Amino acid sequence: MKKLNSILFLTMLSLLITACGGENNNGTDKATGGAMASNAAERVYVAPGEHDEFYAFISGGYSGNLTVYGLPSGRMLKEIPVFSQFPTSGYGYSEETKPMLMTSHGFVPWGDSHHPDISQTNGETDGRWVFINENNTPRIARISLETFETEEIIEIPHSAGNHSSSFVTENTEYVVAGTRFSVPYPQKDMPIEDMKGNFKGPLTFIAVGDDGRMKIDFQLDMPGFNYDLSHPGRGDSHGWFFFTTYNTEEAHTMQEVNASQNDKDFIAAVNWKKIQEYVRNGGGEQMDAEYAHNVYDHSTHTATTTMGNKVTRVDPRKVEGAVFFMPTPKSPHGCDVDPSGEYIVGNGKLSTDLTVHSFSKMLKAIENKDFTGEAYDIPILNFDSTLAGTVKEGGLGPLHTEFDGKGNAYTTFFISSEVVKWKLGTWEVLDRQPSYYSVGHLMIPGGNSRNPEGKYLVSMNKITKDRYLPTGPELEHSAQLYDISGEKMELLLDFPTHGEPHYAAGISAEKVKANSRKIYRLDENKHAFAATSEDQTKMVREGNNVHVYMTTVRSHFSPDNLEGIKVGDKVFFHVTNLEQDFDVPHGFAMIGANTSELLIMPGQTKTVIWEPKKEGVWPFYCTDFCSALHQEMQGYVRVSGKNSNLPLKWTLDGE
Ligand code: RUQ
Ligand code: CUA
Repeated sequence: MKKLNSILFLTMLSLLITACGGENNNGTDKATGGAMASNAAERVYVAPGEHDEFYAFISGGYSGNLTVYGLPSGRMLKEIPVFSQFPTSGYGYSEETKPMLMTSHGFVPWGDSHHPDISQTNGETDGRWVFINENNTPRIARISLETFETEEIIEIPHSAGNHSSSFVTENTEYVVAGTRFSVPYPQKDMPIEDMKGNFKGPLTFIAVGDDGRMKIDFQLDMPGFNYDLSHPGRGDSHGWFFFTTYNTEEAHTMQEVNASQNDKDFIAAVNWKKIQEYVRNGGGEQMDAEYAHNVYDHSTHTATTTMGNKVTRVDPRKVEGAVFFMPTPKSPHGCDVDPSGEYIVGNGKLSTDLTVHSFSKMLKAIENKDFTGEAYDIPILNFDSTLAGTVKEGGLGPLHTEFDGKGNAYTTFFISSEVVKWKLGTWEVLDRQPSYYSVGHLMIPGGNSRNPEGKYLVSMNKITKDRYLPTGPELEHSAQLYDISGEKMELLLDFPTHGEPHYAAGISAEKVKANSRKIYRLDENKHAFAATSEDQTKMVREGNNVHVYMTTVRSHFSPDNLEGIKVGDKVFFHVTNLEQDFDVPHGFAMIGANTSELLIMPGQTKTVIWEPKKEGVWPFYCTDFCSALHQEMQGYVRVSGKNSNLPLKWTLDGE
């Protein structure tokens, strides 16, 4: 069996290599996918000054961030810093935003962001927030769609490889986090080879308040499998959450072979409503935990970190009827629920077929106790009893599925490099289109909701090869836009993405753009070191710390001549942008500062620290070309010797 599996693996691998060879194997015209033959260009053309119809929030993968695109144009509109320091705005460098990157491991300047998901009301995307998970140092972030800034990051304790995250329930009651790498729970020093039966796979349910605030509600103590992806139930299955697992073998080494031994792994079905009720009634136990909770406040323009020290741990065996396993072939990856909530699609990544479970059949099987065994005392449902159908010969290496709201599903096949359209209920394949190349995720706006907007589909491809002008060994990943409004999918556009997209979330622009904030109001600025007018500017010495209350307005800093600073001082430049017009940021950069510039939005205050090491007169300047006199927007700091007695002095135009 083991040998057979390695043979299968090798065959897959060679197929994969050929599939990625830069030559497509579907016989269609490689360069255009037939797009030239139609009026594709017209259909993606957004005339100068016009706006796109959809926002797409595309994960940045190993960039740690989230990028915002317009569809159908494929134009990148913004990169929102989330889990990584971002010198473009000073995120993670400014004193106000450094706390956003605090964790129980200390300051972590980088993350691996995967799966954005838009908040929902009644099962529809509502345009309030985007959540996104961090895989490496487990965290979930919440980004406001009013400010397009990261407002909150919560660390997930006892987790490792936070991959089956950050998907939200129908009314954004919860956002989930499941551990992809099973680990000792709680962490402890133990031999790796004793993993089996001793490592665990905690699934964390984070409650989301009306204001968006996240709070860890409970952690489900699950067997030590790898929890890969997840999606919430909706409609009738609202109240349940589904998680794919792999490595149910619990192998701790050479997983490419050892974790592919079982013919079937599981989809874990979790009745979170039941568990919520159990916890509300005092169920579960308090367990020590250490995790950072970072919240950014828009009135103080400042983030703070609070450390959490407890979580409620729930033993699933103690909550009758709350957790079941549905056997699912071939190390499933994607775990996708259709708009009705009836079908749960398991994408067995080493398979050619797709397994679709039925929610109503699952309930019946549970009622009939139609079990074929148990895994760590959790009932395993009879495969044939929950099976709704199988999509046969869809392709090779299915990864993810989305839905168009018209009864069709679309699945990406990584190995055979294609997007395949099939019909829910009859399971027949309706269409297939090549992707260039090796597609991972795909996205239909609202595709993870009750009401998808099935006009476009974006495929996010892992390999770029020859699609664009070569840029050395490192290429940006490619994405493709398909029109899915007709019977056949039509490839319209190629566009590069940033980092490695692992999913995206789309929403019609109408639901977001009217709420998009234009400025921060100065009269609402509660930053502790703000100077909201030029007569509030000053310098204050506290020992070696010097606080500079500075303002910017087109086209000068106030003050712009600073004296009395000494070598060995720590200078805090608190810069407030007095502008109250849309799209007039100012920047601040100080020679030799061991950090990034600041980019300060109208009405905002940001702080950078400078520790001058040499005597002299040192310039600073505005980094954003803000006006015709931007080049004049500069100033000087005089730095005297350690023992100088020069008093602090700050002036603008001699005053
Ligand atoms: S996962 S394809 Cu996070 Cu599928 Cu990337
Ligand atoms: Cu302010 Cu340039």
